[in-house]
Amino acid sequence: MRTQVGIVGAGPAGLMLSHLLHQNGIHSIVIEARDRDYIESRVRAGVLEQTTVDLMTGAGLGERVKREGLLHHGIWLNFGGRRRHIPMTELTGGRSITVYAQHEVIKDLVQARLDAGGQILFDVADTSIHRFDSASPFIRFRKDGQPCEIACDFIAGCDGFHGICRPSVPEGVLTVYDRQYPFAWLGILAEAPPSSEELVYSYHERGFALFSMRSPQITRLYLQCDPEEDLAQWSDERIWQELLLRHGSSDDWAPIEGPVLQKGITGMRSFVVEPMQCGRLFLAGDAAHIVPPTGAKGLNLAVADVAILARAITEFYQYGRRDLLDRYSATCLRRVWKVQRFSWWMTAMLHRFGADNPFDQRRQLAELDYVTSSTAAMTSLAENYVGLPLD
Ligand code: RFL
Ligand code: PHB
Repeated sequence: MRTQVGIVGAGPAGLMLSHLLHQNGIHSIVIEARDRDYIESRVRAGVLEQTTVDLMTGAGLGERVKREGLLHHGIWLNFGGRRRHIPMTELTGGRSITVYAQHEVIKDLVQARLDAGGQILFDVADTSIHRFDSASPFIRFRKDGQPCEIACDFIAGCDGFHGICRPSVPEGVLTVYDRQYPFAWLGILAEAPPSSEELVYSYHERGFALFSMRSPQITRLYLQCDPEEDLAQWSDERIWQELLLRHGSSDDWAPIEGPVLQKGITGMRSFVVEPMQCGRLFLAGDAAHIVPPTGAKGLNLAVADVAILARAITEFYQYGRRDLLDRYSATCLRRVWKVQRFSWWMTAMLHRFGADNPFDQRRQLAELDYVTSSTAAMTSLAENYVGLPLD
């Protein structure tokens, strides 16, 4: 097989890249380790920045997200037993976020690629990438047990944090910046209508809790927990008890309880590699960086990377320009580090750290008080939350 851009991974990064390249007349093939059903039902992110929705709309993918996505104009920060509102749209000159599950974005992208005759090879095994230090890289894998090879001009490593592309870069090229947190999130999907129209981030002495949603019938909730937490110790009853306690607020707001449809534990990490490229291999999305989910940024950052990459590849084919490709990593990283800072800051402000002492708690409460009472501080949170411009 031969293509212009060989893409490893059919997550938001890989599929969006393939879609954007196709719109610019550039051929790509996406290979994916899982099957279609799996990637279209994997429960993950839920919040799209205005920047992401604008990009989807500009790329002809806006129809369903506009119809079914839930438009939010603010968020709540709940601390000291009281909810305070951050009116994001008012503070950012009309920008907002949209709650729309990541697997719905995946469904839209897969459909758009297949409708356009695009090639996504599901269920591949033993992927490896080769010769990306030359003008003729190639990808090897097995499909239905048979060895296959894709020759290409460029390889896009969109295979997530546990993929093979980043580890294929020769030793000494990449610098790793890593930070782990002493907590994780226990997340549930519940069959219950959202009791707030907007997300509620709660700071509590027992730990952080988040109220989010997926649809007018389904809520999504998270609790800060130990990274080694045993899910078996968390009955539905215990989960609801803890959620109600941590979300307690004097205005009588509380999540509506309902049957738990799914539960899982997500680790928290901040991670970046520099540079995000090596020869003709370009890393994008979680393959290059991870953010803790508190800022709701992972998917958005993945999409932003590939918007930059698609433009650089397009300029190469249309005008023979190499400078945008050469600057890909530097262009992305300016934004990536700002988003890292924001995600770390939200995480540090809202979680209880094991080593916290009463001073740290007072400091966190002062920060929450400041951020919900100063227009300057609120505006800073709002402009980061709705999404920084692409460049
Ligand atoms: P993905 O989505 O991990 O996709 C990578 C794909 O590559 C495939 N793959 C391979 N394919 C072929 N050969 C190989 N050797 C392969 N190895 C791997 C994988 O099967 C997979 O399909 O990476 P991508 O595209 O970079 O997208 C990143 C996002 O998925 C991720 O950042 C977000 O889900 C993070 N995240 C959130 N992001 C947001 O923007 N807003 C949110 O509200 C938000 N909430 C979350 C989150 C992530 C969570 N979890 C479960 C980690 C909430 C949670 C709980
Ligand atoms: C979600 O709905 O899954 C979600 C919302 C906000 C976050 C993280 C996850 O910060």
